[in-house]
Amino acid sequence: MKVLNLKPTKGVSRENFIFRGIMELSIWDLGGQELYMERYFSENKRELVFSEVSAAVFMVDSAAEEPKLKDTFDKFLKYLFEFSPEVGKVYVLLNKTDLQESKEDDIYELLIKDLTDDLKSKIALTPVSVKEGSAQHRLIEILDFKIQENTLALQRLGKIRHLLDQLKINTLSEFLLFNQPDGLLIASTIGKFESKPLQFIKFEIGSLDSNIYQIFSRIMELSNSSISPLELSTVIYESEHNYILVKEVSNGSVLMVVTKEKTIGTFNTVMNVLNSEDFQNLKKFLSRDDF
Ligand SMILES: Nc1nc2c(ncn2[C@@H]2O[C@H](COP(=O)(O)OP(=O)(O)OP(=O)(O)O)[C@@H](O)[C@H]2O)c(=O)[nH]1
Ligand SMILES: [Mg+2]
Repeated sequence: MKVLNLKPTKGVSRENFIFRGIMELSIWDLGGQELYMERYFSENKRELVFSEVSAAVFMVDSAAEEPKLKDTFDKFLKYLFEFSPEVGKVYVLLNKTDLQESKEDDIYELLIKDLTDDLKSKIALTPVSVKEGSAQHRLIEILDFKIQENTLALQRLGKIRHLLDQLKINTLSEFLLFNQPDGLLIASTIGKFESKPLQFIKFEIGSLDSNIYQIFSRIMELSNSSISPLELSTVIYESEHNYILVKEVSNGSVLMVVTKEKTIGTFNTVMNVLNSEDFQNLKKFLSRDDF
């Protein structure tokens, strides 16, 4: 939705983000207007811009006439490999293929023209469309490759998988952990599992129905018990044969539990687990800010 009214990026726009809840990213979005490009390539800026790059994505508007495109791409490759020789593959996305006037085939030919075989082998070109979602899909795929090369992220993933497996024992249920900021699966107890990125309506903790709170307070008063704030923290769905429980674990993550049968016994084991030390361990691990 944000893309529809995108404003041109001014200079370099930086953003930090934790992808899939396990890999810290520092994203540099370089505005593509000519004025800025001249700056990135200038003698006193190029080292800053092209150093310490761990993943490079070159995005082209395949529907636009850009006489300097080839020249820009060649310079981009030159400085990228000069200052970040460890970068590995360069991902080129030929965007806006949904438009009639998109000329991705011509642009493909133009970009790879005159490159050495060595350079060609380091470039992966893909036609995409942000509008249709394939660009986002490709970016997720690229970042998933990067997770595989990232020891720290793999360690975190291993630890989270272990914690989820601990929760699963004796519950006859599957546990899936999602990352709220990108709606992607972090890990699950059912092995390889693909789903579209979730569209989260922010799970509002603390938003409570004033009627419920009023009745709750009254009952606590009547029984001389202390009143503490209500939190919307667990949601329970039912299907004919399953319970589905959704619980916020940390600020950025949501745990989903799908039971294999719909018995009180199963329900109780899951509720026990969600109130156990194992759950607290998962919560602690996900809330750590030493990323
Ligand atoms: N039809 C169509 N429009 C798109 C697509 N991606 C972006 N746009 C639109 O194009 C306009 C400009 O966006 P982009 O060309 O992606 O902007 P940009 O590449 O970040 O531009 P700079 O920041 O100047 O580098 C926006 O209004 C977007 O809505 C696409 O895949 N298809
Ligand atoms: Mg931009």
